Amino acid sequence: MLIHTRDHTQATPLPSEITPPEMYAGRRRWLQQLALTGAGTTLGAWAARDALAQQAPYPKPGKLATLAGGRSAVLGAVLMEKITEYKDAAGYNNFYEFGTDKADPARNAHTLKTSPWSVEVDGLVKKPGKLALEDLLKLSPMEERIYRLRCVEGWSMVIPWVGYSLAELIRRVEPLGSAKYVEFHTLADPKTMPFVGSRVLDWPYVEGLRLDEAMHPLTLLAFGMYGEVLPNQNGAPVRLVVPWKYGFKSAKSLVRIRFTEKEPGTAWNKAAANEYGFYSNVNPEVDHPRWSQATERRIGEDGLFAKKRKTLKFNGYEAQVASLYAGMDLKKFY
Ligand SMILES: Nc1nc2c(c(=O)[nH]1)N[C@H]1C(S)=C(S)[C@@H](COP(=O)(O)O)O[C@H]1N2
Ligand SMILES: [Mo]
Repeated sequence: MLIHTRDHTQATPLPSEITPPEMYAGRRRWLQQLALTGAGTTLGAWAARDALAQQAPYPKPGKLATLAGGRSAVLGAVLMEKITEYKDAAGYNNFYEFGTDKADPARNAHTLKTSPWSVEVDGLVKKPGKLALEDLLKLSPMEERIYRLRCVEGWSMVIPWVGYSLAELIRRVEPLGSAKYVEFHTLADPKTMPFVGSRVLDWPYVEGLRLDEAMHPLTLLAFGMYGEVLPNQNGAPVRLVVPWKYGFKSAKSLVRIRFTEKEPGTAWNKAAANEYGFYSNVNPEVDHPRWSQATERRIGEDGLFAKKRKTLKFNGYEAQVASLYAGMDLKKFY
């Protein structure tokens, strides 16, 4: 397996210290199983990347926290926080294609077929095309990024994701000058996703970012978490993680990335425009019309009766991203 989480920081416990060993063993078995089935090609690519990582002049993910300059600062804010237990990150999910209950995705997403998989890149780019997952995996060195994920419903987690900045992909496909936004389409396959077709949302689940947000180094194209490939319920085989925005912007199981001139219509905005704006930056000062956004509950740590923790502006990434919104009224562009 490519990514090892060995000694990635002194301040954060290793996932192996906070996840029961049986679970690690179980997942390893699961990976072996995957290797024997269709997804073997994917894991092969990961193994190849591992071999590369041994010699390459870039740091292995485990060393990320010791990187000089911006990156360690970017991650620094989260390093002192406890990483959410794997069982919570993989067992308490929002993935409406598999049901609306938090336990539904873990229960139902085994039907998702993640191999073969490809992502179509189209719209306003010089180099459109279909990228096979194997090629996406090799596009750029993988890194481990410990990010907070703050759901609009008021809960949060701290997850060690594995991937690389979406900017790496965007640079390679060369957006035209007219491209101002990026639209993300996720898989909508009624055969394997039992709730596609339900009327909760307009399928496929579509999300969008302004091009400069999509190019921001924090915006992650994620293929794994906790040093393993993504579980289906977390958006396998490839998803977005935009840590300063509410969780619903982090679209799972991506199949298409389209560059546009106009602001994309997004699934949640179409469902309830007054509740879910296009920007959806985490902001304790702007309440959801039906509840406050000033506090949150950390899954696995804060019990139902614990004092809620304060939500941070831009989910704690203000120093990195506030400049993207200079001069904008964030109450208006919520
Ligand atoms: N395709 C798709 N992506 C999705 C969702 C979804 O329902 N469908 N839910 C979103 C929401 S509301 C959240 S909070 C995050 C949850 O990610 P996690 O389950 O990995 O924590 O995924 C987001 N991505
Ligand atoms: Mo969410």
